[in-house]
Amino acid sequence: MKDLNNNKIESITSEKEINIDNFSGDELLEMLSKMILIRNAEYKIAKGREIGLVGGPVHLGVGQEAIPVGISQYLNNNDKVFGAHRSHAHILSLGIDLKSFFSEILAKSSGISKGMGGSMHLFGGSVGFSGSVPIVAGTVPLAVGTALASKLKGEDAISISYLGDGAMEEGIVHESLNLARINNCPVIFVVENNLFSSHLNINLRQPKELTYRFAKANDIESKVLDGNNLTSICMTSKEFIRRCRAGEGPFFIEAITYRWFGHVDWREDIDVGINRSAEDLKYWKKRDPISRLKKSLLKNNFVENHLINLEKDIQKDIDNAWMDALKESSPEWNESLNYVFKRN
Ligand SMILES: Cc1ncc(C[n+]2csc(CCOP(=O)(O)OP(=O)(O)O)c2C)c(N)n1
Ligand SMILES: [Mg+2]
Repeated sequence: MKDLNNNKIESITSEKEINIDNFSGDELLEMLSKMILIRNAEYKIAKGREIGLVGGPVHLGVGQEAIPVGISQYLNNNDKVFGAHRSHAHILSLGIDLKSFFSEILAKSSGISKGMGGSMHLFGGSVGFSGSVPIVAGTVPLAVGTALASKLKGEDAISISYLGDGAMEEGIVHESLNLARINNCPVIFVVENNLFSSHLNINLRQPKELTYRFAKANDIESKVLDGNNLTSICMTSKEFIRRCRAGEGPFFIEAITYRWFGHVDWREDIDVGINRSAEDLKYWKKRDPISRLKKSLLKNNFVENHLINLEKDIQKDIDNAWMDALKESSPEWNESLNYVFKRN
């Protein structure tokens, strides 16, 4: 692979429409729908947080939707997917029930973790989402562990470990990369490099903007991708997932992207990070993964009205699921004690 170490982020990403040649119309519409569902669900949560309906902090990934949608497209429910604090898109892209998801965010008993996990402790075993925790990099070794277990049992399930560019700075990640490689574990590390770890730009933390050099150091095959180009993500994810199932893992994907909101909660202009300007945001909004796919579809004879109606239907589903979740009750304060491990 071309050595990108000295390349600038600008040369990896683009505002151009994307190449959809190798995909069927149905598949493209399915993935577009998922991206719109994720984005609009997150806008709903953002509003809910702003007006006080959502009690705890939320880390929104608006702008980053193409990555999990392109990865999830080739997974099945037996695979084990792990995320972290910014994982709404990871679990939604796997098809979690929307009302149960919103219920969790709203701390209702009908939530996927009975309303006791909230935005940063999501779990959806039925769709293959094995969990997210806010300890940065905390789930990375778990993904390697489930991959090793799958290999030892002779199963064909693979593991996906989503992590950020900030998580790449945790020591456990480097141990995990090595352990995965030495055991040839069926795991794919997917780094969503949005250039920020909380408030610090990667240039203030790392000698290089790209982190795939750590995969190279551990002899793991890697690819650096434009994370806002859905079909580019799809092509690599399809290939790596197939080869991972065939015993050729581990693999490493670094997808360059950008979060539109601040590190936490609903503002685009507060809590966004050192050295982030309004111009930067404008620059990245031009690289919006959803608009780029829509542009490609319209250029290829898809009808604009069809796309508008699609979005309206998705919004209706979101509004209904949100309203239904709001009507649910919250657990009693002491119910959480039922889930605390204790020795008799
Ligand atoms: C072990 C640990 N250290 C620090 C934090 C505080 N913290 C929460 S999110 C975050 C930034 C992580 O950045 P990145 O991995 O790039 O993910 P992003 O927020 O960009 O999606 C930090 C430092 C934490 N939760 N856990
Ligand atoms: Mg980051």
